[in-house]
Amino acid sequence: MTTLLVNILGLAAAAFIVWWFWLSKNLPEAKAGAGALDIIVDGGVYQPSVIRAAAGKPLRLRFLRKDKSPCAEKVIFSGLDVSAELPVGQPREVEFTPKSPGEYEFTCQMAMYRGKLIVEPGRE
Ligand SMILES: [Cu+2]
Repeated sequence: MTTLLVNILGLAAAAFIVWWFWLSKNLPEAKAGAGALDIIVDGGVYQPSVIRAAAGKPLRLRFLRKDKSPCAEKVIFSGLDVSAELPVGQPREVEFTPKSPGEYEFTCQMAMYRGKLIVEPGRE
């Protein structure tokens, strides 16, 4: 009986963690403009975590990491060959020009912090 209870609690905890990390986010969204776009890294989330940008336009993201845990020390843009070390409490600018429209994930090394860069076709 105790084992069953422990199993149920374990399952509930696992379900909660999945929900917390992947499903609970009401993703705050931002559009990249001419200037740098600030992204706060804290409490397991990038704020904002969905960024819209235009293909062929230089993109400037300014990460400000508040989370001291080593988990947050790097941001990696998959599919774009872009990554950066993020010092705690010090803004770090990441600049690149996304060339092809599409959706690109950006995460910490362990993919606990997750964000999405949506590159829209650039207007001529
Ligand atoms: Cu991490």
